[in-house]
Amino acid sequence: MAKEYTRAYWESLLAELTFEGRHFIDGARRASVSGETFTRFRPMDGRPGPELARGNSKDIGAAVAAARAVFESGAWRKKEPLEKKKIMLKWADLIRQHGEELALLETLDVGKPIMASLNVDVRLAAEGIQYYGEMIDKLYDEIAPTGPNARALVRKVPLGVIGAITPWNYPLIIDAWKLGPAIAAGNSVVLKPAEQSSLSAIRLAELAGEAGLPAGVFNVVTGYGEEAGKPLALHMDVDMIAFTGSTEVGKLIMGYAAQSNVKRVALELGGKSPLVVFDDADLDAAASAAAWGCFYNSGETCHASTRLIVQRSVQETLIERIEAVTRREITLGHPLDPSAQIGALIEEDHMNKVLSMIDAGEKEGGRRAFGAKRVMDETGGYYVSPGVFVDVTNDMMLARQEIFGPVLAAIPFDTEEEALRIANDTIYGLAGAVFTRDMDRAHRFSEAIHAGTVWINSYDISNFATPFGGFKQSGFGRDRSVHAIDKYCDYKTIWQQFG
Ligand code: TXE
Repeated sequence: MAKEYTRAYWESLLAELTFEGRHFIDGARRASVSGETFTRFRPMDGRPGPELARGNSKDIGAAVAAARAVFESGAWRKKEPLEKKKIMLKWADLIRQHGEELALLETLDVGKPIMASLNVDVRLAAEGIQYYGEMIDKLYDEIAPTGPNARALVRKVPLGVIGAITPWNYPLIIDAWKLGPAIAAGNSVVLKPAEQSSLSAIRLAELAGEAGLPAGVFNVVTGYGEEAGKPLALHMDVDMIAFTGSTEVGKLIMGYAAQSNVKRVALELGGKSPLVVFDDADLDAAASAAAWGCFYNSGETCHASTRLIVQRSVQETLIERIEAVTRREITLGHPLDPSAQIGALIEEDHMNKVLSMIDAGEKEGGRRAFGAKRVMDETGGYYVSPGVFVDVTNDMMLARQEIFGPVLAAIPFDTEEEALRIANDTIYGLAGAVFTRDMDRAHRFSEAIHAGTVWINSYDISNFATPFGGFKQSGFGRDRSVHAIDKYCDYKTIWQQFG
């Protein structure tokens, strides 16, 4: 029988929780070289969480040295594929076994509802490690066509030391998206999680050690972007940076790579994804997808469907149905309450930024249909209700800037050409969707939207077999799928001439 979770259960687990916020370098927790720490305030109530090690270039230096040493030793890279696979599968199992603890850490850091942390974030992190673990003994190299007197091996070899810099919105999932393929390919990793969300990363590293991953293969250095992320991206002995975060910092990362050792870069950045609804669509399905697509995780999702591009004749009906779905299903609540569907925003500053963008949106002419308001509760957490603005035009800030809060901008259109022009009129290209019963149009339109993923009559449904990432200023390089392995490898030709 499935376990019944209550708020009291999670609160008792929280009361027992002890956590040492230190780096994880070369197989052990370590204080920062400077001895400095920083405090993370919990989004659910603004109270201080565990103290965390404040990393700088010295800590990064130690982690990169450990990662390089184990890479050169071959202790992981040269292990039998079957052995490596067993270790990664055990790691995935340990993530599942420690699911409640990891979910609690994620909810403490991010403010997302505990059941989402458990059933989505922890589950997908375990699946990610498992997916790439299972690939390890199924990857083959190639033999290139040559004349009879030669044999040319085309080997796929790991790059060496990977720096991963990750954001706070889906820490476990995004960490697993990078760790899975990077480690399965034989690399070592130094992960710098977002300063807002370090707890689950440290536990992930410890569990990897318990599963048998050699010390140094997966290191975590906590701290701020400028102090710990930048030296990682500038480090001369790091071969690649895999980054997820803002487009602004993504551009800096490219600069750091150019200023240092021409390291490779993969970037998964922001979005302002269009969800296009034609008047022949199933409006109930479209309303549900638009609401969940934009409001899930309080809108703190890079591929959130933040622009609803809707045929004018059905705009009013669709907005009414979105409001009904939101009120009925997308309950805002305390993150430890198992019935909450969305929780708190990540931090006070971010909440204030979201609220000021809402104000600015109203001033520029967006009309509030419902919601998008600060919600106070007795605990003092950072809550904003999901809401929709109508009569938005695509040149308004509401349609152009990533708000990263639960705010949907509805933009009306009259013709298919106009809908496509609006959908593509953005600097981003992460995702999009089209709702119509006309399948010719659905395919025509989905081909024409410039985005890494386009859904037809649905939103945000995917699995590990599909690549995820963006076009345009949403970045380049793909997470997930068999193709993600490629970016952590290089091709090496070994040509043997006979006779
Ligand atoms: O992101 P940052 P922030 C968007 C979203 C959000 C905005 C700002 O619109 O409101 O970005 O969020 C590290 N050198 N996304 O400020 O700063 C940082 O420590 C090296 C979309 O949190 O990009 C963290 O680990 N590293 C996004 C990571 O970069 C640096 C998810 C991301 O932080 C650095 C998050 C530097 N100079 C925010 N500065 C998505 N694509 O899902 C910061 N970092």
